[in-house]
Amino acid sequence: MFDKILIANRGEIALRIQRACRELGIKTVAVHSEADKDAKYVKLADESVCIGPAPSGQSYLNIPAVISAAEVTDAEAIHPGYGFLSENADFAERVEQSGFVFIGPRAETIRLMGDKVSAKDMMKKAGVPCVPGSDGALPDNPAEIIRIAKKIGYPVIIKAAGGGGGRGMRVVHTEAALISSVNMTKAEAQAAFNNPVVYMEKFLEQPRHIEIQVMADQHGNAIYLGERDCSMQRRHQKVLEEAPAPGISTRLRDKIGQRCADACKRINYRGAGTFEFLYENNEFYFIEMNTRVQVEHPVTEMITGVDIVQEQIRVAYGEKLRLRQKDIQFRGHAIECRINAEDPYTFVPSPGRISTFHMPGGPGIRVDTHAYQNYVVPSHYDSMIGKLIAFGDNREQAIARMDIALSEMAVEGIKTNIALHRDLMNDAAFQLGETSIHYLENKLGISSK
Ligand code: MV4
Repeated sequence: MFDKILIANRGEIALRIQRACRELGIKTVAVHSEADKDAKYVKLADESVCIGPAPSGQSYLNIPAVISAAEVTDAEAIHPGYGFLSENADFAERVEQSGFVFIGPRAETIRLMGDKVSAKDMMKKAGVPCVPGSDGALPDNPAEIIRIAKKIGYPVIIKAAGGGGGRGMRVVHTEAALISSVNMTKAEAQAAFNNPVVYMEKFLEQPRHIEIQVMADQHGNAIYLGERDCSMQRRHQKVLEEAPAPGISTRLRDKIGQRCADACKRINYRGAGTFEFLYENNEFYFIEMNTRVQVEHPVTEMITGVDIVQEQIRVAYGEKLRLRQKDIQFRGHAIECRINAEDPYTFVPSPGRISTFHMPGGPGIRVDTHAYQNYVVPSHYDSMIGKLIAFGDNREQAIARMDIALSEMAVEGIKTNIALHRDLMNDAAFQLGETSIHYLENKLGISSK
């Protein structure tokens, strides 16, 4: 096994990765910005290196600084976590060229999945069901664009190949608006992603966002670890996630899961990955693939018993997956609430010193956080200060345990979104499992958009 891993991230995921390393007997190197120098996970690491000032562009996104830190500490591998450099193909390439192992897929896979047109094309060929659309980049000829839209049927959505996660998209309802919308999306895509390529899909009006977790080794084995429902979101920021997705049959889960695992084998995928789908009228439609560990991975860990971060490290080292598909059993239900330092209803960030910090406990409760009493939430980064995860034998029990845990949780000195989560645990539509990607924004009122 690796002797030492550098963790190229901050916050709760830096601590999560450190715990996985410790359990595997691997030494850890924390890299941090000047703003995070007193963070607890930095002190807990075996070694730490300051890689720059607070702005992430000069620290957590500073590729030469991260690689130098791995060189001076003699680390063997780099775990990128989520966000920051985790899906940067150039970073993965430079990590490997410098003689370190990148804990994630090969750079070429990251690059392929980063281009949404090539990702969709690849998955379609691999037998993964996709949203009906333009089958590749839109041509320049307006008459052809009009013909494609007519065939798909309005409304359609124009998406940037370089986009993803909700950036660079435009819905079109009529032929009259089509060409100008395509041109505007192309111009924005060129400005934002330095890539004017756009594609077209049927616009699904009320879908759920359901994703499939996969894990693959470097020996041609791949498994799926079930799905997560991430429909509860605002402005493309997930608020809570759960596994399994309410109302998905074992048969449908196994069918779509197996398609994803087979696609991984076909593209020689390595590591953890997530297939993002829109789900509407009992059908799954692939939209994008994420090549990193995700914020919401704990709900999958709770219902499968698999430690996803440890498995990432093992397969990166070259080990075979220890689990076959038949060994994976789905048990119970898990919900994760993202705890953010922000106003619960305006979502305005609320950095500052945490004066009181009491975490809940009891059966089925897990808290992943780097925060503590007197911790100062920096203003430079994402406002998430931790994740509260509740597991139960069934969804009702998971909701009940989450509501109790939220009631026990006390965070003072900053604002948090705990009140919003309590509201959601007691929301009738959520309790019925009958929400879509638009539910939360509608509940909060159009004013908050
Ligand atoms: C869509 C869609 C409806 N129809 N594609 C937004 C994020 C990006 N990953 C894909 N997104 C969407 N693609 C078609 N063909 C609606 C969305 C969408 C969305 C998707 C997942 C989670 C939240 C969302 C919020 C608004 C729109």
